[in-house]
Amino acid sequence: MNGEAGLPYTGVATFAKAPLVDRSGDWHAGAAVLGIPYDWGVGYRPGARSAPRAIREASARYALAPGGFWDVETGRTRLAGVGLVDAGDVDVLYLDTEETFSRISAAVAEIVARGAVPLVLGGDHSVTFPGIRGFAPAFAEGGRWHGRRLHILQFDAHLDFRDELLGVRLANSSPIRRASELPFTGRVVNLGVRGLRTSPVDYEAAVRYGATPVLARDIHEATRRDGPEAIARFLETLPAGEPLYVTIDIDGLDPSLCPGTGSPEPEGLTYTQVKAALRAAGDRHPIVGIDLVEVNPYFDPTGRTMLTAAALLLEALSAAWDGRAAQRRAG
Ligand SMILES: [Mn+2]
Repeated sequence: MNGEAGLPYTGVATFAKAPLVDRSGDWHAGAAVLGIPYDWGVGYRPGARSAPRAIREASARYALAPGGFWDVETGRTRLAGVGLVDAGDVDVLYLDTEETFSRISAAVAEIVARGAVPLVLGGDHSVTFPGIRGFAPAFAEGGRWHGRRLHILQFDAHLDFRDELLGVRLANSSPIRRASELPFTGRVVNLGVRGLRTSPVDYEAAVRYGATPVLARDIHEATRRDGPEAIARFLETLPAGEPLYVTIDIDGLDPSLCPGTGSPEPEGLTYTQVKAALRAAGDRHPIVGIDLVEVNPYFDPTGRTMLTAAALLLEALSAAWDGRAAQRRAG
């Protein structure tokens, strides 16, 4: 039994107490959780490999009933009937990045092929590239989105647009660069850029590609002046109505709220800002994939990063499921 009384500390810890399914088996759902316990892409402090389990445990506090959540702010019900399942973890192989990344792409492709939104628990940010690559069949001839492009909304303190470092091309500093090289990816908006370590070479390469790095400072200024919904204006370079992949690096948020991460940077985004951006994204785009990466449980003694990560994943999923774009699609 998975905790009939709904207590957060009973039952087996699947994400939000969703039923566990065999990924290759016969299942139907609006969204499927996929854990990727991999952190060999980290250039600084490791530990994100332990995040999928830690986030699942924290997420039990937000067990998802079939009737969804009542939203006290709007009076509406959210995530009603989404049919979330937990599709387990990718069986990663340590010291074999290429094989591990192939398995990640195959697992995401399996979820996408069933018409479900993958809700990926990283892992360090390197897993975003093979995750996005898993959408290739859906954008290839005969696929659901053939002829269209997959645009990317990234929450991150960092650009993650480095070409390579001494021949290393798949680290957590390069996933958006690698994703940009796929034939079906489109525009990128990166919310929350800041800090002393931004490379001008990477910045210029990102802009040349057509990415829009948005400074945390500019977001703070706009939302202080005009309220949290003002963050929506920074999404305008993403073509409305087109499929969107959302990647949330937890270090996009401020470390006072989310200290449990490998490369924290001060002056980060607030929960309210990220929530407003996600809702705006869900109103403008069909959100077809979501990941949340770089949570490091070993730097999270109070558990607040894990709880915030679990809540943010449900916010992102709600943006995908309850957003105006999804409702239009449903007719
Ligand atoms: Mn990142």
